[in-house]
Amino acid sequence: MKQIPINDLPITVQLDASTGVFTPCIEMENRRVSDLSMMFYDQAAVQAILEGGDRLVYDIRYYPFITSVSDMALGTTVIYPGKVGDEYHMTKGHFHARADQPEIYYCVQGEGFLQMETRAGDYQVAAWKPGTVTHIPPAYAHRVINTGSTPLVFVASFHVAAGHDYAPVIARGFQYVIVERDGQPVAVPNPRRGS
Ligand code: PAN
Ligand code: ZN
Repeated sequence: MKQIPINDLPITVQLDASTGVFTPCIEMENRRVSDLSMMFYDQAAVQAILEGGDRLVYDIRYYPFITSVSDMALGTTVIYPGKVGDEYHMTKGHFHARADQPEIYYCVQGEGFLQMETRAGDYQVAAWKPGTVTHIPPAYAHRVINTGSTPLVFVASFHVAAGHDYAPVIARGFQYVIVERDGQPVAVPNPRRGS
């Protein structure tokens, strides 16, 4: 994240829940299929998309609230609808670099799932619709999947020092992948985990 000046005064931003856009915003990133190329299990589908010119999967907006004492951040993510092969658009997913750092996710638009998994293999999933709030305990990797036909927008609140560790998710993914079967989202064992 950018270097942000210390501000010990209250800060208020205004969120448009239908788009995830809030104002003012400090930082924005987007992630494309090319950024998630190792995440989707169907590598042939990934290659076909990349040969056709890549595709936006989600946008992220951040406001790190930096005070002289402790630092919380606000984030919003909008995952656009779509699939890579039969696997729905999703976030990369990560552990926090610091194992003592939790996070709150709040779904404000769309539908899907939040997958969570510890390094020891405890797998949990929450079904999401507007109004669903999930506390992600420390040490659970977290990934959101958009299984709907509209953008899925969620709000995140976390400590700036939490950090992101993507490597284990790049290497193995989560225990299940969420794929479309007969028009419905279903969880199937992740082929990348082997048998
Ligand atoms: C969120 C995520 C955001 C994008 O702000 O960083 O939704 O997901 P990936 O980082 O997995 O691409 C968060 O969980 N911060 O800790
Ligand atoms: Zn996180």
